[in-house]
Amino acid sequence: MKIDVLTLFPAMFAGPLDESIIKRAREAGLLELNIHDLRAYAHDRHRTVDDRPFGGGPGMLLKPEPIFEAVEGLARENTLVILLSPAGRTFNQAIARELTQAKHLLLISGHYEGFDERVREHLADDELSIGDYVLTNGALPVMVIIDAVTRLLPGVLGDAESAYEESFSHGWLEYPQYTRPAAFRGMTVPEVLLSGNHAQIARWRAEQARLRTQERRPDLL
Ligand code: JF5
Repeated sequence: MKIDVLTLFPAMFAGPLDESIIKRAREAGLLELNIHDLRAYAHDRHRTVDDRPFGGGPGMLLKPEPIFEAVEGLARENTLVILLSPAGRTFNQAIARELTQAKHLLLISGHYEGFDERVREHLADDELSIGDYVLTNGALPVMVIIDAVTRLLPGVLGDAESAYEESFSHGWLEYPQYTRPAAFRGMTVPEVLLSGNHAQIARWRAEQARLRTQERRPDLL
């Protein structure tokens, strides 16, 4: 998969995507990631990317021209152009799986009060939020989406790392888990897990997962 990112803060992307599983995916050629500075697409001497909203009101908007020119330069026939903002549909694991089907993503990080509406209407294929809170800009949301999508690409995860997918794709929270030592500072591991009775262990785990999901995320049941 190829992912291009359009942002006012390219320096924010150094670090999080250069570690661990994403680093390995990039080195293996499974992900090709390019970060582009939106300011490079401004024409004037001050490299202006924002302006005041028609009709008045607080804050600034991202101007259409730099974004249109950037997308026209970066997008191909099969590119999915996605805006990040709190006004998008809420990102989740199902959307992450859906995005793995794209050959090319162009993720556009919002800022200020957001985008000129013409960017939404004529340029974007989709608009995503990562949750109901407001950030200073869309760089972190872009990185969240890159991380969630990349780990689902074929060949990226090893068997051990794949295991956690189970929990979310089956729709329940994970049951409590323990590793050695069986007793630590007086805190012990539930007897059933040490019993070697695998049928009983499976029943206990299913029950615990159900209780925990009921308690913490009743919306998943
Ligand atoms: C942004 C206008 C984009 O704050 C966010 C965000 C929160 N959840 N998902 C995304 O993005 C930055 C702020 C203001 C556009």
